[in-house]
Amino acid sequence: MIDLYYSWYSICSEKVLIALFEKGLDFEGHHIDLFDFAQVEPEYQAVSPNGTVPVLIDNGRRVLECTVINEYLEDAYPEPRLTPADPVARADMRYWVQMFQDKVFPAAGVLSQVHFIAAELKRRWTQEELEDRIRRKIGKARIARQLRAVREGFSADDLAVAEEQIVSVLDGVEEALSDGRDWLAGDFSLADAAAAPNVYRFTIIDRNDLLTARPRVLAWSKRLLERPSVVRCYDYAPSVREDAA
Ligand SMILES: N[C@@H](CCC(=O)N[C@@H](CS)C(=O)NCC(=O)O)C(=O)O
Repeated sequence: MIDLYYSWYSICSEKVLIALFEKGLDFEGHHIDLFDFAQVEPEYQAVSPNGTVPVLIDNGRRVLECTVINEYLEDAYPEPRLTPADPVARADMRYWVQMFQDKVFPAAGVLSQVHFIAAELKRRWTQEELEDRIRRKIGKARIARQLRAVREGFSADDLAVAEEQIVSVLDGVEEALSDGRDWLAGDFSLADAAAAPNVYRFTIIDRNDLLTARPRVLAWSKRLLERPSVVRCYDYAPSVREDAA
């Protein structure tokens, strides 16, 4: 039995959901509402040592970190394959997983904060409540970063850095796709599963321009967003909800 602790509005959770749906695996989802700070409750911190989502538990064995979870799923449930056989294509796949996780995901988080997350948090909580909940998170760096964000917001420099991170990766994708490939590394792979939630996020934070500025990225993003596993992911974990508009 697979249990997945996940959240709406969580790129890392969506990445795992897409892999689960690609593989047609049955799982039980446990929604951890990040806007309600469910992640700071002791019972969830007992599940997740970092107080983050996603966490996957497979027959009692816990797997942490979305990239590691997807690799675990690939190892434990190899069919259908989401990793190319060719070593160079495998290296490509890992490269793109890393680019989207290390560069695009944090930058998309900054743009999302500015677009809707900060306002939604402030709608639900007073400043004092927000700071109290953030102090209950795990990890001094996370706490310091998030306290700064709710106190000061993001500077023009922060936004420029986020923009540059995204643009550099999407420019790389545009170039990689110039050989006519449909997906980042051979067939649809863990790289595309890692990229899709970021691409989807651009569409809901009114940053379609990041996609439309690059014709091959645009065509690839359409393929991604039409992919049945991606459609199922957003039926399962909708990123736009009436109570959080
Ligand atoms: N390195 C972790 C990052 C997980 C992460 O940051 N998840 C976010 C949602 S996408 C989260 O749980 N944030 C809660 C918080 O910051 O309190 C992974 O790859 O799984």
